[in-house]
Amino acid sequence: MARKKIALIGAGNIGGTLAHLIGLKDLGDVVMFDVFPGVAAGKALDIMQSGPVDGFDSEMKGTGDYADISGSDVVIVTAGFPRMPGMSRDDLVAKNAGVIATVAEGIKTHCPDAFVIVITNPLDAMVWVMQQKSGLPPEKVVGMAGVLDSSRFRLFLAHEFNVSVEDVTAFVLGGHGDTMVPLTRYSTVAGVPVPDLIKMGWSTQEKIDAIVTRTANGGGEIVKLLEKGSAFYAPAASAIAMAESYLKDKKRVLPAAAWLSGQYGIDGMYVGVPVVIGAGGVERILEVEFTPAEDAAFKKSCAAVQELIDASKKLVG
Ligand code: TXD
Repeated sequence: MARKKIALIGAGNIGGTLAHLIGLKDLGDVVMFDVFPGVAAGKALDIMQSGPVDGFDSEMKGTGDYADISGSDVVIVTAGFPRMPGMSRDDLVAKNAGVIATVAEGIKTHCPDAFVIVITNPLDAMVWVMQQKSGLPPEKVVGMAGVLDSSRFRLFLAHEFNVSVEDVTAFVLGGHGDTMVPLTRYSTVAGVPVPDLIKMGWSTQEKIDAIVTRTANGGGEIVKLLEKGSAFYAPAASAIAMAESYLKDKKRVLPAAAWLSGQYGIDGMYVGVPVVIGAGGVERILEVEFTPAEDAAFKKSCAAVQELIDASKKLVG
């Protein structure tokens, strides 16, 4: 059986890390596209040269020509501009909506059967632009944010409870960033919900609230430390979990920005919800019942996403 082909649009910090992980996990061959094809080619060659040491045979190639992504099984998109000091969220939308519209055209022309994972910020609006402009079926276009947000939440909870990260599950919903909605009653240690753990004296509501806030601001915390650029190791690992579930038809249940068509009372927009990812792409959406407080938080989050989608609509139609 031929190896799978994975296209990475954007060969920056996340793009390079994605390529490295694809090699280490033996997921397939990689084509990295960037407006700086030399950077893409340099990273591809460097990573491929680690193959003999780490024991992987992935072919890696850098390119500035969309024709090279043809026949890709998965496309992961990180192309775009970061938010610079003084730039508003709308300024970022203006720059990145145009980039994503161009990338969508390339995907539509060269690999319309691919599963597309968008990472570029502002995430929920950019994945919407990708689906609208590529015309790919909504179940084949998703956004990565929830796996990252829930991974951060799991780490902080594991530290608080002094248990392995492996035994902590987390449930997050809503848009990426400060309006994210973590559902603590569905977050567990080995199946025991967080509110029960509080009752057992393992933590306090105040400490859990602080962890929720830290999670929602998780990206900003890293931007502040790095001073230039944003997080890339955990975002890359998160997107790889989604790609792997698709390529191996694992049917993992992962939070992702998915197209809602009536679920949770939302129609025609992308927002973070738990989904099943398998060979069909987003095969199912988990729809849980909310408490009134959760419902209010989710609606607020969706309203924030809708604002960014409206701003994108004005720019790229
Ligand atoms: O949870 C999440 N979704 C996120 C999102 C978590 C962390 C970072 N998140 C966002 O991912 C971040 O705000 C950025 O919008 C993307 C990519 O982050 P990365 O750290 O990889 O950014 P870089 O290093 O600046 O890389 C972007 C690359 C860079 O090499 C540019 O030359 C390239 O994108 N670029 C393009 N490639 C192809 N086509 C076009 N038009 C283009 N424009 C820029």
